[in-house]
Amino acid sequence: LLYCLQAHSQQTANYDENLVPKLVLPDLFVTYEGNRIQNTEDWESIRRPELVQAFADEMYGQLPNDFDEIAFQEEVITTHPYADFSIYKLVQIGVSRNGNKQTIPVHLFSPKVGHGPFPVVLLISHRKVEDLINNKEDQFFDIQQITQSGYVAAIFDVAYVSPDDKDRFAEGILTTLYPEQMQLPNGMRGLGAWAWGAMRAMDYFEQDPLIDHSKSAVVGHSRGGKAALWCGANDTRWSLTYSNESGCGGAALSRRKFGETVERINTVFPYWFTDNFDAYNGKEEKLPFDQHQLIASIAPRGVYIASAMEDLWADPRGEYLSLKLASQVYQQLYDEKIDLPEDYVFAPHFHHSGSLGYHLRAGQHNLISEDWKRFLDFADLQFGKPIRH
Ligand code: GTR
Repeated sequence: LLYCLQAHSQQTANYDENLVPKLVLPDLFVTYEGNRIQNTEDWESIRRPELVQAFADEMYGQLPNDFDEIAFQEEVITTHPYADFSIYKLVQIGVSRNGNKQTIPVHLFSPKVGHGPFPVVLLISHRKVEDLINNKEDQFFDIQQITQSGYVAAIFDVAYVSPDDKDRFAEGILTTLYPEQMQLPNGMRGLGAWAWGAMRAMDYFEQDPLIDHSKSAVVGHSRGGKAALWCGANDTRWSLTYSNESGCGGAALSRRKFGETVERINTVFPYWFTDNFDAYNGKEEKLPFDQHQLIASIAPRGVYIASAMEDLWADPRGEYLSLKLASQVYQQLYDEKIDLPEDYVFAPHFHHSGSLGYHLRAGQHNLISEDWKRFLDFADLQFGKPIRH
């Protein structure tokens, strides 16, 4: 039934640029009280926090960061498909609060060549990690390319934090650690819980001597890309945020109503966002923000947005526009010279400028080796390594 609903909404959605409403977007630099932000200090102490709070209250829910204890149990796994060039470590992250505990497995593959500490890339996965590891043909988590580029490839399955299921999403941390969130109209839901999970992986990275957490990237595809942006906007420990084909509720501007809309996503995936978000069904223009402000909240840290040409449902143009608009904060407040093109060409292309990067590639909605290649090249540039060919 879910599949039918989804297929139906994909067919009847708007894909016509002429039917996109004229964009009247909330101003990045004007606070909710009506004051214009002129400098970095006011951005960081007033505007950025109020934006992140508004996204929490109206869309992604609260992101509680309190717990009593966090413990890590490590096990090296010697037999695995990538043993020729990587070392596989399985880390059980145990988080306790009020006498209850949640355990989240994080899988890490570190390069066999070279000396640590290595930079790290974490994938928020809604696909089963064991399947990805055991099928070497699957490019979704490209362990070979990541580790051979000198990065630790890390991944966790969101099912261990909050199952990606309308009826079971509360079975993870929303039952064990933060049950009170379920009672709140602006409480944490699925996407927020996944972002929380990535933050716990970062807690681990911070104390693993093999990892240079000051060179860290959080990556997500589609629903995972929405969570990655939310994570990057909240947790300043990440140097880079990658959002692959995240579309509605991710990088794409909601007010364009192109492809997936707020109403469709709230209908098919009601457990991803906080309850307050329902009020914007068919009323995107009432949102006190749009998605360019989420990307801008990550400044001055790096952001990379990726789109695919056959993925109109995720609105590639709207994803690019968000990034382009967010670049104003990097330019005007952080003095970065960002040179992203004004016009959007609907042909494969790749641009990076300063802390921001973007590509549109041919093909369908998926995370593939070509995406990883771009991500790693961009990370090399940000981390000061020579670009690989
Ligand atoms: C779709 C959904 C999108 C996106 C995608 C995915 O069905 O409408 O918002 O999240 O799933 O995660 O692959």
